[in-house]
Amino acid sequence: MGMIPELAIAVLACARIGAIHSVVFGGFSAQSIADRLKDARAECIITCDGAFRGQKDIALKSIIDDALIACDFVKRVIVCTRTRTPVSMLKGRDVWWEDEIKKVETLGLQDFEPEEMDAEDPLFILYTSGSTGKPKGVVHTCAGYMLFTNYTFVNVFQYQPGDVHFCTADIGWITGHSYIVYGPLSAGAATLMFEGIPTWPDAGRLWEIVDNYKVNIIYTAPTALRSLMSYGLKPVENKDLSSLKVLGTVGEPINEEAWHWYDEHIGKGKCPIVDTWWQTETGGILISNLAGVTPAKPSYATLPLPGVEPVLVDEQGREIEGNNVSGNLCIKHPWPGILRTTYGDHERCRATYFASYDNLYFTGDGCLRDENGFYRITGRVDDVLNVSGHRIGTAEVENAINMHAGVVESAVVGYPHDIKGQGIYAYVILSNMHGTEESTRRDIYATVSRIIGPIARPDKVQFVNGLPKTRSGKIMRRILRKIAENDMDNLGDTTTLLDPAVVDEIKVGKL
Ligand code: 7RM
Repeated sequence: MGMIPELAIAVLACARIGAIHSVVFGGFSAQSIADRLKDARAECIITCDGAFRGQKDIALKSIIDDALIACDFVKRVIVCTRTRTPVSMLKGRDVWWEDEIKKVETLGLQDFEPEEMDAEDPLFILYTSGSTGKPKGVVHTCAGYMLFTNYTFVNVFQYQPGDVHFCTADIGWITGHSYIVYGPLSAGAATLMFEGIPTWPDAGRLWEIVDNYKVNIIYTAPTALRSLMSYGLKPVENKDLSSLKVLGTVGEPINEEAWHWYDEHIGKGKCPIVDTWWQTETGGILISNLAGVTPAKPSYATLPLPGVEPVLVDEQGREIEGNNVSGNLCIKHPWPGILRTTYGDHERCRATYFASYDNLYFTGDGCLRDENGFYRITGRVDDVLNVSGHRIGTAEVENAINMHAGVVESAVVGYPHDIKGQGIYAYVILSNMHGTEESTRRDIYATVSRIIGPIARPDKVQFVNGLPKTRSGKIMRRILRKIAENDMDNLGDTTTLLDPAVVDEIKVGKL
């Protein structure tokens, strides 16, 4: 579904009847949706005819129809009207939201007793990318997750009764689950939902919403700030932002320039900024300053929440003590919102998060601790990219590129991107080229959009004759990453490569 109230209503309705929901972002392809449906063995889909997204309309129901060709276990599709784009309804399977609502409209809440659940019963599954090709279904539970989102919402943002809270995320991501739906609503807050993109019809859209609805807390991603910064101050200056009390950021490291722009031009120097570090798997915020209560430091998530114990470990798994150090970020003890399993594959959960280091939860992030013990998250240390705050596995993108008939092999890495934080750089070996380099490149873009969705489309595709491999056949991504970052003189040891000459060829062809 798009970002309309019926989406939050559907989520809460599932929770009420004890059904496990799994929200899928509207930008995913039919193939990605089908993969998730199969993994979750979903029986019922709630969707819309379409969704508005800037100047584009997304034909959601038609994408669902494509996904369902190979998913006959889905018994019911409920379609909510939004864009009035024509849809085809399948007899016996598809029904209209509006028709179904009519059947129950005259009944009261007492006719729908909430299903009593065990604290540890699953509440939802949310799929997220990891370092392997297949997204994982992160499972959160009824009591722990709801408690944790409520606790972190109230304390991090210092929510006061009556405050209007505006989180700009999509409910298809964990940030929307925790800080549009469960956290704010469980606290009785007014939560604002926004359909569209921050730059349409103009770059003043978010600030206009703040002005119109007298928003008190705004929570957004660095990528949105960087993109809006590039439009200058005109879209900000003619808006009344005086209702704002707290600014939040999430999803990726925030650069100092964006932090100061947010502070100065949105908060007018008067609103604390909370830089909140957390993950789909953590359910809610683990490291953040508390608005106006504990100090902020630009580009630092600062300190853990009460009860959360971060530790830094080195490659050998030894804990790094003291300050002014960096390492891999782990968490020592569980917290209420920790994931309970990855759906249908508990071993994968163990192997991914609990096997790297003994008795620690491994986050996949690199981190430094400054002289005062403040934490700064530096980014993923695994093969996961963070593109505009969206998690994308390099293996997923490679698998999609490799589906193209002309592709022999590919390797995908991230590189610094001014707006998106990270861009996607793909090195591709072709077997044959029908048409020009440009048309082949466009074909590869289209393949990735079709297989995963437009969010995973590479920014750059460099055609190469070979990839840097070790004698045992492993691609040395470190080298490819350095080249994509334009850090050519620091490639490190290349003598273990099967054919060191490919590196020079790749350097010459760098885009
Ligand atoms: C909430 C969310 C998780 C990954 C995580 C980090 C990165 C998130 C921050 C951040 C620096 C932050 N869930 N990340 N918040 N990096 N500072 N405040 O984004 O599962 O989609 O992504 O996002 O790398 O591991 S997520």
